[in-house]
Amino acid sequence: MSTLAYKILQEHLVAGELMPGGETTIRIDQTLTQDSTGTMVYLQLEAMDAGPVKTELSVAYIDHNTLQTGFENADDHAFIQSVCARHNILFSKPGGGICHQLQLENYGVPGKTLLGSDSHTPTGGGLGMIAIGAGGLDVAIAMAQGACALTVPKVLGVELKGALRPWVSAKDVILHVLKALTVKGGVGRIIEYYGDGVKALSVTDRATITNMGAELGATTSIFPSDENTKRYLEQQGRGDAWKPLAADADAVYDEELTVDLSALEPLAAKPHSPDNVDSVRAVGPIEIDQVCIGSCTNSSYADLMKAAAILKGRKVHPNVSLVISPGSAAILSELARNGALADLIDAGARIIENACGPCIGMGQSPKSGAVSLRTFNRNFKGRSGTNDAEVYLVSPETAAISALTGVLTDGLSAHAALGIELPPIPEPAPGAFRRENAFVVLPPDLPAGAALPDVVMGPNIKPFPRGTAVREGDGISGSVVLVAGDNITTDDIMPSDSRLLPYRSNIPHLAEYCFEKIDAAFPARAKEAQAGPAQGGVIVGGENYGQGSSREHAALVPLYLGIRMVLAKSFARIHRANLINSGILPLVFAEPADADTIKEGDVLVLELAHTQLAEPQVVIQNKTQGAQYRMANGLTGEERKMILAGGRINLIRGEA
Ligand code: MIC
Ligand code: SF4
Repeated sequence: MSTLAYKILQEHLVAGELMPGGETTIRIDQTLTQDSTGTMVYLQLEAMDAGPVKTELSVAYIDHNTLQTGFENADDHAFIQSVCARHNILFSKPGGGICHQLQLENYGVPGKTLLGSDSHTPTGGGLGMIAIGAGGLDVAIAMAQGACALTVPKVLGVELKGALRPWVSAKDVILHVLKALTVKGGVGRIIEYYGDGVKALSVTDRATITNMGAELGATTSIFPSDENTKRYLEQQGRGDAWKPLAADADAVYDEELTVDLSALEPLAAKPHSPDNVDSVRAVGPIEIDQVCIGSCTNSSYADLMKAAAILKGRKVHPNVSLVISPGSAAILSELARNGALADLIDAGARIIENACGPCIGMGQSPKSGAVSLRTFNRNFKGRSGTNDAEVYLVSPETAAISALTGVLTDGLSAHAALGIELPPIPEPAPGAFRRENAFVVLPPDLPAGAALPDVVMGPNIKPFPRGTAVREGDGISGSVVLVAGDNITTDDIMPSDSRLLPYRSNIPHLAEYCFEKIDAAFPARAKEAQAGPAQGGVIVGGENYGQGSSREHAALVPLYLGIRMVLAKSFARIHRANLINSGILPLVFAEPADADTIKEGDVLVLELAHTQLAEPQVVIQNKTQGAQYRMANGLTGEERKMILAGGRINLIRGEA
């Protein structure tokens, strides 16, 4: 009766019981990091005095901060490469492609576990892996110990029926699911896809869907491993990595949703949230300024071949800038060999590096007030680097046809009148993708006892902040620095774009921009609170606080600014873990309405922290208003120790 997710988790169970809400430890077979979270991961790995990694495979990718407009990014790359050589980690150079696409192509294996310091790590679920995104410290610990802690999620089964029509694609499937479940609908859940419709989706289609499961807040998403999986692995020259995997026929899901693929039509997520979904038809033919095709969601070989087929022999509209960032060097090289690259260029596409690029605001920011159609996964306000841009998330088919017409266009209903056909894209032959891996640097084979190569650190790399332990009898206090609404993203907390990404290893610099887009005075107020009588700050949030990225910077920067607690109506999973790892206490209002009564400047105290945090509920005193609030204390035993030690590194190093 087991779901596929629980079968894989059961095989990897090191401690605990596999039941929803249970605290377990699971074995981690593979890890990945990318550069913008990676510098912190490797500073933390070094701080743990770890030896060679305990995983089967760990890879460090450089794909986010690849614009080298100064020495900072290049220094970070050199730092990461030097640490890789010390701990037996593969290093993937800039230009190789986007971490999730590369992991899928080169290393993904059905039935294995993968932990990655990026929220879109669940892309691996397209190959039948349990692939989970986490904060950097959790990934560093998984490398050092070969395992990680996991609160067992429920399993939401999505039954897929039928098959997609041409001009409708995997992106529309996940946008449909996002509309149904919302950006917090997946919290505490694994989304498992099954049913007849699965066989109509290729591995890269499935990876698009599991990738954007991150936008549901899900722990991960997973598809079975079947004949399509086998063919995909054979195309990558890795057919021997295949094994069939599926849920038992009588598997029981905790919750269920059914999607009829044949009834779907092209969809778009409107500004500024991935769940603000409507049909392209309903949004209508709005004029567009920019189209971006790429990102870890939609930059596969098939995605780009579809775009090339639509654009072939035609011209991008005069008012549109079309930007294409392929997912990997192997894909780009195949497009170059089969002529599709020439079709794209001849149509007027700007081909940029195989990297995250515009998805994380690393260049290609649209003009003021622009409408930008993107095949990406997040359209949070300002993420493109242009604060007043209107970003719509769409499929590659919708993006490509709209690039030609200059308006948002529904290919399904409009292609015939426009005379644009979308021929079926032939699957690549087995072994089609080149396997030279020219972008991968293998770690040196260090003989036992040999001296480790040196860590190379540029001047922009600053130590990460550490919290202070809470003494027995003491409380945790702070004055309220910010009262925020629902669905605050980590992009809101710690914005990232081409200006700020070079400073991912420089917390003091980033601190000046914390909450910049919501309240530019936040850093100054937080510092004042830190120096004031309450000796710290508190943030009050609404539902789903900290959704989005896995960036630890959204916790480490507030820690640096003296934030001691975040009180919210609910938290996103990875951000909550990052707060705890940093020693910032996350508490959930037992009465959500209490959150709306708290004012900026109120002094809040959790008295007798050691005693109270041992109980399932704690009481926060509002010293300014004379009120008190009951808060749910969801900390596990281990998490409580981290908070009291002033963070997980302190706990590991015994410096509590
Ligand atoms: C993102 O898509 O938001 C990022 C940039 O890939 C982040 C990681 C980061 O902030 O470095 C993520 O998804 O975790
Ligand atoms: Fe990179 Fe964008 Fe994917 Fe994040 S979502 S990993 S920035 S491509």
